[in-house]
Amino acid sequence: MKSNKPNKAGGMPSVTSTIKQVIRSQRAKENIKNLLRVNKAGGFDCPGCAWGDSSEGMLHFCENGAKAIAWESTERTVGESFFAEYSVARLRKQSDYWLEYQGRLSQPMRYNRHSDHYEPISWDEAFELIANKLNALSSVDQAEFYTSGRASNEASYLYQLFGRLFGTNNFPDCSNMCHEASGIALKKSIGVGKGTVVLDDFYEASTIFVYGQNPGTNHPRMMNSLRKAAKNGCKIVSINNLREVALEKFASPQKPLELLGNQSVDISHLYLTPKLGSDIALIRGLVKSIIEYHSEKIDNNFIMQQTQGFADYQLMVMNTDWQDIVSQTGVDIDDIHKAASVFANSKNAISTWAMGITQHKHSVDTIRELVNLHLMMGQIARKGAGLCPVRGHSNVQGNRTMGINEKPSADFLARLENYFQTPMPQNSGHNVHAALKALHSKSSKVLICLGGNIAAAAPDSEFTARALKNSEFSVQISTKLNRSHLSVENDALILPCLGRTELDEQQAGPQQITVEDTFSMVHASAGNTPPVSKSCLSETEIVAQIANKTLTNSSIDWLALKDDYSKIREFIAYTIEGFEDFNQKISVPFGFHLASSVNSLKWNTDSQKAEFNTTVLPSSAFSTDLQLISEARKEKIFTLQTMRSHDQFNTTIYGMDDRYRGIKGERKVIFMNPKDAQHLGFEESEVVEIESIWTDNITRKLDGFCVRIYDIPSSNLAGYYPELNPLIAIDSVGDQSFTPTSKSIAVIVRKSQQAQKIDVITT
Ligand SMILES: Nc1nc2c(c(=O)[nH]1)N[C@H]1C(S)=C(S)[C@@H](COP(=O)(O)OP(=O)(O)OC[C@H]3O[C@@H](n4cnc5c(=O)[nH]c(N)nc54)[C@H](O)[C@@H]3O)O[C@H]1N2
Ligand SMILES: Nc1nc2c(c(=O)[nH]1)N[C@H]1C(S)=C(S)[C@@H](COP(=O)(O)OP(=O)(O)OC[C@H]3O[C@@H](n4cnc5c(=O)[nH]c(N)nc54)[C@H](O)[C@@H]3O)O[C@H]1N2
Ligand SMILES: [Mo]
Repeated sequence: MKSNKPNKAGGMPSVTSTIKQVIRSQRAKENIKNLLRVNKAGGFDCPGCAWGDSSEGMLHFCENGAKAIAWESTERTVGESFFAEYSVARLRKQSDYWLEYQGRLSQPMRYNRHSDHYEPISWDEAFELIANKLNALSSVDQAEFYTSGRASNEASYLYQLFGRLFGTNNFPDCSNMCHEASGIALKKSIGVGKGTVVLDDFYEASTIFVYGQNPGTNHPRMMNSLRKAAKNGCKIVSINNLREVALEKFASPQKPLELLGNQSVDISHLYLTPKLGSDIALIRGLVKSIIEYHSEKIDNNFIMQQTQGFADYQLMVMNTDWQDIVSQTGVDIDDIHKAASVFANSKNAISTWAMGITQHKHSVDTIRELVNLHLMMGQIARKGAGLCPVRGHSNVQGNRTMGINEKPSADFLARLENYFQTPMPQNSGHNVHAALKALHSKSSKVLICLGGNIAAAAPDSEFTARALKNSEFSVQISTKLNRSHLSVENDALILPCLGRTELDEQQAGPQQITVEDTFSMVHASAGNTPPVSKSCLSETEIVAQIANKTLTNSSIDWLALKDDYSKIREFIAYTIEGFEDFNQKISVPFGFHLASSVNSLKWNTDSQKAEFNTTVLPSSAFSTDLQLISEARKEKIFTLQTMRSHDQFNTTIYGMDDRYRGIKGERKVIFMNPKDAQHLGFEESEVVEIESIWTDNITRKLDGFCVRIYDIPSSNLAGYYPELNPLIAIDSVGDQSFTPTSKSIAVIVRKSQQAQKIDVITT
């Protein structure tokens, strides 16, 4: 198998890539200054990911954070003359990369369906139009308020307050496609839907299990923490169906010896490669192995005092056959025993996970199985031990804390009602799945998006595009042009907003916003680059202006809130637990920690104890229906995962390379095991079509993808999101979470009928 994969991650190529991005932004001077301020006290929060900040060292950015910053802070702009030149039909033919590369949106625009062009509109007219459209709806639940995880605490708090005062809980958000399963599982098992560790715990841990995550690309600052832990003797166990190079060897770009010499640090002590969606079986194997061979290490005191349901769970584990565990995971039984022994013999253990765990049918039960393991061993609620879902978007966790939630808790609603002396809607609202279905069937009519790119991020691209086009009116509050602006047929607005790097000057002076990272640290962020255009407004101001115009009888002075964000923080301080004295608390460098009830051994579950979850091991990554259909087919059925390349941020494509996997200049690729390729008679670079299987009669097919022979378990495939999203049926969602099963799609692969040429774009 020929491979262009590097033998380590980080190092000099990361530095070269960072410099290239900064130069390409055409704002090199500002962006060098930006990089020196990122993730520092008094600076701004990196929009690249939600990993926590450290006070160590001089430079607090990584290669991919630099890409995100340089991509946002560019000289190029998209305004009136651009939209006069390009009709929407013409723009639709462009790639996602091309669309965003045109630059920052710099002027509010309204779609004219007669000319098929976006045309300028004034801010006042835009706000008036939104108010009129919302107030003309026959039911408040015909409006959908989507949020992407970059919105600040201030903007998202105002947004949910506005939506609820308008009358609905329809708050679909990117979490529904991301860590939803983590929130649900953790809430059920331990009473709080967030992680239980802080950054310093990583340096106290004697083992860290990293499940379904590619931090070398998606959380490169986490690599510095893993590197430091590994150097201190912590045993890192990686569990991933691909051998991600950063989890094998990493050279820190911030350590001169590793940068200039040919040195690197071995990260993983053990690396298991289970088949897609089989982590629940693998974790059950770890538990079974510990019960059978290390029972003296089980923390019976913890189980007795803090938990409930262990006896039933233990019985279920003992009744699970080793044969099922081994055949489902494809992992050698000795390797499962080795990993179990590492866990059992660890003083302190942390488990981290991301999308490789959350985007499957059985994700909620998988995460609950992982919690079972930690509970059985008492590896939670103490220093150096616990659970760490590694969040994606830089403020996605904060959004939820601020109330962006289609199923708000009764306690949260009561606090809002009490403070604002107004009734709040009590019924459950729409998540992304329900919102898209409602728009598709035209029962919802208005879509407002605070950031993001729902058209490309959501599954079943054709269904999603139809849903968005069916909306009578849509509003996209965005920084860059993307596919969501083009999925329009009726009336629509693009409202250009400031980004994280930019100075946000309001009546009361320059404003700061706040965010919450994956460790529940809340801190301030303030940009200082001059805004790309005078016509861009802050997200917070846009939301306040919409609320001001729409809620004509409101007792809240919305415009005063946008003049001075500390007034919004006062609302937050009164209505959200843990935010008392909010304005004072953020004056401290790196902010404050929202303490977890778990760490004081308080379990806010039904039983007031941590709960073991007892479930029969599912027989496959798919639903039973799908399994039957798959088995009836004569062709070989694969499980396909969609993932990120090293050159993208979600639907934002920075370039066409995936350096750590040895891919250059292409994105329409399918990674395939050499034996599977041989079985199908495929060679490296074979051009193929991929068809997904689902229980409806709709054909979902993509052509012109190129096979890359790769070290991946047999019967598994991998490729990139969002190109493969058309294959994911809208109803193919995780149990309980409704998260699209983006990492377990049943597909068939055939030689291409047309042998189209694949994409090669030089960047
Ligand atoms: N540069 C950059 N940074 C980002 C993002 C970005 O796009 N670019 N996106 C941000 C966001 S919103 C998020 S949510 C995070 C995403 O961060 P990740 O979760 O790291 O993102 P993915 O690329 O989806 O990678 C999933 C990983 O899980 C593995 N995997 C897939 N299925 C399975 C499985 O069944 N079992 C196991 N054990 N492993 C599996 C894949 O091989 C891959 O390594 O990153 C955030 N940070
Ligand atoms: N098949 C498949 N689908 C997936 C995934 C997968 O792994 N596989 N991952 C899922 C995950 S984890 C996530 S989180 C979602 C992501 O879904 P989203 O959050 O909706 O998508 P993004 O690509 O992050 O959004 C990019 C757009 O956000 C806008 N933007 C950027 N910065 C700002 C800002 O500061 N303010 C505002 N207002 N707008 C801004 C820009 O216009 C840009 O085009 O996708 C999901 N979809
Ligand atoms: Mo995400």
